[in-house]
Amino acid sequence: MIKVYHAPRTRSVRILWLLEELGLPYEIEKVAFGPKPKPFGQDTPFGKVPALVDGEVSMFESGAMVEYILERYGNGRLAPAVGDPERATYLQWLHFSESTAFVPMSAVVWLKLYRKDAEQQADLIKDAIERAAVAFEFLEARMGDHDYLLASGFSAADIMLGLTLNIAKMFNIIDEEHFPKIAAYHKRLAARPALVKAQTL
Ligand SMILES: N[C@@H](CCC(=O)N[C@@H](CS)C(=O)NCC(=O)O)C(=O)O
Repeated sequence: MIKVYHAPRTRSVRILWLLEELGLPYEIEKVAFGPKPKPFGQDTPFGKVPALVDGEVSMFESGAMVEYILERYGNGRLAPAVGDPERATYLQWLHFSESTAFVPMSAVVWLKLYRKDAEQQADLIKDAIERAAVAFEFLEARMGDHDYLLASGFSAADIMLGLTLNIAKMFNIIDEEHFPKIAAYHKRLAARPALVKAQTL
């Protein structure tokens, strides 16, 4: 059975959310998440949250786990097939969530949680928040009018982005006035029973 190393409100929510959407059995090894003297210090096989163990497979990187789970257990669900015209858009947003939108927010987490001198770093924090807002402005302009990122409906790209939006909301980056489409989309995601369940675990 798939085992997920999980800490509430971290990126491991993505994996539990995906497993719930797919209705797959899994077990959770709950770890206490907290700043350590250096990164890679969490109590998991790789020092980061999430980590996943599935028989012989042991891996880190939430986006890679999403792709692995879908390849192995998805049966064509939650991702356009290779060769489908929507595949490129799907891959683009799947990776945008972690590789573009999260990067400046990671700087905020680092400055606020890991260093003990956040007051002296106010200009750096402001700069990182502004850079994150630019990424969300880019998203807002391209959201289109469908309920989810893909015209065909909910996909794992929404799962990757949903957690990124949780953190953006936590830092007050995506207010409804400036990001109306993202705010409505984020509410739609938050109402999905699989995410509601994942956030109680
Ligand atoms: N790109 C990785 C990032 C993993 C990551 O940084 N996780 C955070 C929690 S959300 C963490 O474990 N931080 C603690 C550390 O860096 O030591 C992923 O998507 O899994």
